[in-house]
Amino acid sequence: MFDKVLVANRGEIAVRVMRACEDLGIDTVAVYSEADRHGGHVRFADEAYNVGPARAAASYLDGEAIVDAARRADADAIHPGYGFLAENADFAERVRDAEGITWVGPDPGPMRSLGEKTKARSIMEAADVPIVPGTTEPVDDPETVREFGDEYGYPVAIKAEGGGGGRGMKVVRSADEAADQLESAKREGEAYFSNDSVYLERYLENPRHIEVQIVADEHGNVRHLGERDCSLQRRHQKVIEEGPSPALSDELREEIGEAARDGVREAGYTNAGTVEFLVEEDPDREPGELLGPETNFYFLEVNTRIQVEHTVTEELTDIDIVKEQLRIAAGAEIGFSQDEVELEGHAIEFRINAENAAEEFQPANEGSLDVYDPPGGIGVRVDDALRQGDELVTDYDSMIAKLIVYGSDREECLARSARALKEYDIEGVVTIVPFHRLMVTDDEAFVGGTHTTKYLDERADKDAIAAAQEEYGTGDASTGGDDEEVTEREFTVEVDGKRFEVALEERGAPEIPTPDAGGGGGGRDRPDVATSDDDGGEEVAVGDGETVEAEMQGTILSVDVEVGDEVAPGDVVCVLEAMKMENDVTADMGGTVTEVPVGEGDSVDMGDVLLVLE
Ligand code: MV4
Repeated sequence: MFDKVLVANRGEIAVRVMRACEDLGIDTVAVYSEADRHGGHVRFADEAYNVGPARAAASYLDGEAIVDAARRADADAIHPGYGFLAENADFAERVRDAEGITWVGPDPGPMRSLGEKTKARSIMEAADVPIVPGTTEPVDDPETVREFGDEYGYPVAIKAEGGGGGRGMKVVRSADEAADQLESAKREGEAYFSNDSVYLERYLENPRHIEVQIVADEHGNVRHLGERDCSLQRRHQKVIEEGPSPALSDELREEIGEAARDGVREAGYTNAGTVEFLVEEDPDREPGELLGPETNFYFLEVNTRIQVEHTVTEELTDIDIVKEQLRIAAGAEIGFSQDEVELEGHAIEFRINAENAAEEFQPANEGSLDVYDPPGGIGVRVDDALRQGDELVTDYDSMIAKLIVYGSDREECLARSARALKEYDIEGVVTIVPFHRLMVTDDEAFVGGTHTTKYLDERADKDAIAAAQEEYGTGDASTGGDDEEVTEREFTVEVDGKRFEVALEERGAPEIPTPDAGGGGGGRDRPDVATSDDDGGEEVAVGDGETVEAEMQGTILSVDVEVGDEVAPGDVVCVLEAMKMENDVTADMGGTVTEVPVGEGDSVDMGDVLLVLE
């Protein structure tokens, strides 16, 4: 077994992996960025190394810096956690090729082949695992899309080869949409995954998302540890996960579990992984009714890493999956047969995100844990890396903790969840705890287990969510006290070619500057205007023409105009990546471009000037 493991991650998962190491008598090494200098995982580790600035690309995603830290610490293994480099085959190779350091995860080969969606589909087909009817080769001709639609019917899903999560999927609902949606899917694939290759599948309108936990060792043993139901998602982001699924009969559960084993075996996959499936829901199913063995289920993708929600499976099986990962990486055989895997009771994981569910789950942009008092008691587990007084780190994702609740059945689990969520006292940072409390007490679809992957985006009661925030929310920094000014601002945004008029409420916003006689920026410090105390020079106003400003904080994906161009109202002038979406920014007015103060890759804040027109 290893003597010392470096955990190439941060936050709750880093602490969680370190706990498994400690159980095995292994010393732990943390890596941290400047933003995480005071992070909980740094406090927890036996030793810690700074790997770079806050920007993930220069720290947690810098494979060379991570391996250097492992060398300096004399670590004999690296565990990647999830996210960051966990599914980066090149990094897995770099670790494998670094003398004396073991990669805790699958071999690069199977990681690569399962990461290419059409290759993964071919592997599953070879293992007789049901795949969604579609192509296993890339397509690039709209006529192919139309022929597929004629044969299988609409809607048709166009998916990016390198896609995953919510990105890289377009839905074609009729033949005349084929060309535009194909072009858009290829463009998004290129923008997000540097791979414009796309393939087709028949689109399932209302599936459940069921995933099977797998552990496989290097001696040919493959076990499934039951399934998790991850159907409660918002914009492809999981919010609540549970097991066993409230929708599956035991026969269907067995079929899906065995299919997952067959697929992983065929791929030559080892260590921990998750096989995702789409299960066709019966829209008329009543709460308590179960989907039988005749139900259609289809392979979706394999996650070649430990997942956020692995904890649900741990509570049901009493198997420490991270310890299994470490044992497998050290060459041990899995110590239990498939028949010895016993699933008992019911478990639900609640992602504690620093977001305001009443404001479209807007991530908090600031805060400190003035009060942080997690719940306890029978059946309650909290995985976090926090303590009261911590500043909220907003450089990475918004999940700050996980609450995992166990009960002898779903009813007891829901009751315990309501209690634990009520006890979860967090003040100073807005979180979605109020949303979770609503789900487990009053939301009929969730309590009845009939929600599908579209439920939150299309049917959840937004007024009830806002009321829950109002009732259970704790005066958080980012929702401001009563005395703060609320400024409403109207914006016109275009998302994927569709225009939206949005009204945003901003609390504590500086007043909007009104150009004074001097034509200067006036009013609040405008980030786009270098002022004398910024650089010692005189004030340099960006220009006194009409400006196009960023309507939200984000990163410039592309600038589509240059000085001298003529712009008409509605023209797309640049693309801004924000809230995990590609947003076309359009000019409200026409004119000639006189200044373009931003460029590709720039981070911009709301209100920054992107363009000046005369
Ligand atoms: C689908 C689908 C329906 N039909 N494929 C979403 C992200 C990506 N991992 C695959 N996803 C989907 N693929 C076909 N042929 C519906 C989704 C989908 C979804 C899947 C799982 C969990 C949440 C989801 C939310 C929206 C759409």
